[in-house]
Amino acid sequence: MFSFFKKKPKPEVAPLPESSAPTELAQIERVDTAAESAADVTPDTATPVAAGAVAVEAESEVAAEIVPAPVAAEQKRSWLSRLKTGLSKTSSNLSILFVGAKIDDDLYEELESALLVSDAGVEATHFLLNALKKKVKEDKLTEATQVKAALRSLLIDLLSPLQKPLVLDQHQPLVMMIAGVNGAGKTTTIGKLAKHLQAHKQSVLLAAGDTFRAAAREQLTIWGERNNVTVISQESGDPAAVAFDAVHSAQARGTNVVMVDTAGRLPTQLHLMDELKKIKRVIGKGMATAPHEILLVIDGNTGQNALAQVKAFDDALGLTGLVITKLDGTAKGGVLAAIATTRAIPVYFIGVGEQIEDLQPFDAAEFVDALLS
Ligand SMILES: Nc1nc2c(ncn2[C@@H]2O[C@H](COP(=O)(O)OP(=O)(O)O)[C@@H](O)[C@H]2O)c(=O)[nH]1
Ligand SMILES: [Mg+2]
Repeated sequence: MFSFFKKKPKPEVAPLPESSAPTELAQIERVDTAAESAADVTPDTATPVAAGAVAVEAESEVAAEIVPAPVAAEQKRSWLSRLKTGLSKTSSNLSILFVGAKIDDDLYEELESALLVSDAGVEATHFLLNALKKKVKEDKLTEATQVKAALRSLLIDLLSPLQKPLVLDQHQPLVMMIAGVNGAGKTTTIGKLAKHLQAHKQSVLLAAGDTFRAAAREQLTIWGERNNVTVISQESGDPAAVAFDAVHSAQARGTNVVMVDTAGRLPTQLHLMDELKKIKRVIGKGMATAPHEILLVIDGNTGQNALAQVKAFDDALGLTGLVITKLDGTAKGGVLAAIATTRAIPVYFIGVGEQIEDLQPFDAAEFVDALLS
């Protein structure tokens, strides 16, 4: 597996050796965070959770496999082809534009409609078109392939601010809260991320915070059992209490990462948005610095409505990152450009399929190359 997360040691706690990072794997060397862990533990001040009410479903430390370089390279190739295939519905309109094309108004018009159809939004589309026309003029470009290359670099510049790795080993435990509308892919994303984290020697604990639907709790529990990941759940009740308990369990066990699943909700359901705020607040009572990451999972098919979701969830919670799923089933992958133009919250991961390997970190250049290939 190629580099998935960035591990950021606190220098005063345990500096990484200078020489480590020649390969992508070396970036994710473990750092001893024992000292930090002690510092992070705060007194239990929130609503106590009855011990008996909590079901601990499974537990284990899964040893990470060390992936040799050729295998990592092979997996990288495999991801790039998955990305390309996954994005094909979005890319099909864009990539053909430049084949044997003349640089004229027709080309710009076709590019404009292709970008709009991909849900890049009016703002990003006009920005890109104007910048492209300027570049064509200034650099005196005469070939369609040159225009394509210019568009490539403009798109990469536009999307690069969204590219940011998830940082591990900065907190013990790292507490992540996952939110989004129904069916966006929250629970599946948590499952996939847990597997990837395990492969990077991180122990994981999950909180089944979707207490609305029994099926949601079961989905996470079954997943946890299958993969030897502890799942904290309650028969019924308060998602904030489940999250709080998960944080405490992780502190007691020395678990590296806690992921808190939540029930799907629409930004217009204000009482449910308030419930999310409460979950966040109560997590903070369990661990003063937590939650460290608040991710919004967005279905790539959502198109322009994704912007409203980002705004509403960010206003309510202060998002630290996004995960965009289902880019494989959609022609609307341009929405990342719209996000970059309006509220550039980092896109930690993108999903282009249902397999575990189909969720990977967002890389602007990879993404643009897949779009234009
Ligand atoms: N094709 C595809 N399906 C996905 C992707 N991510 C999630 N799904 C599917 O979307 C459906 C809803 O996912 P789920 O995690 O239950 O959504 P939640 O309600 O947000 O927790 C499931 O059938 C997932 O397999 C993706 O990247 N591509
Ligand atoms: Mg779910």
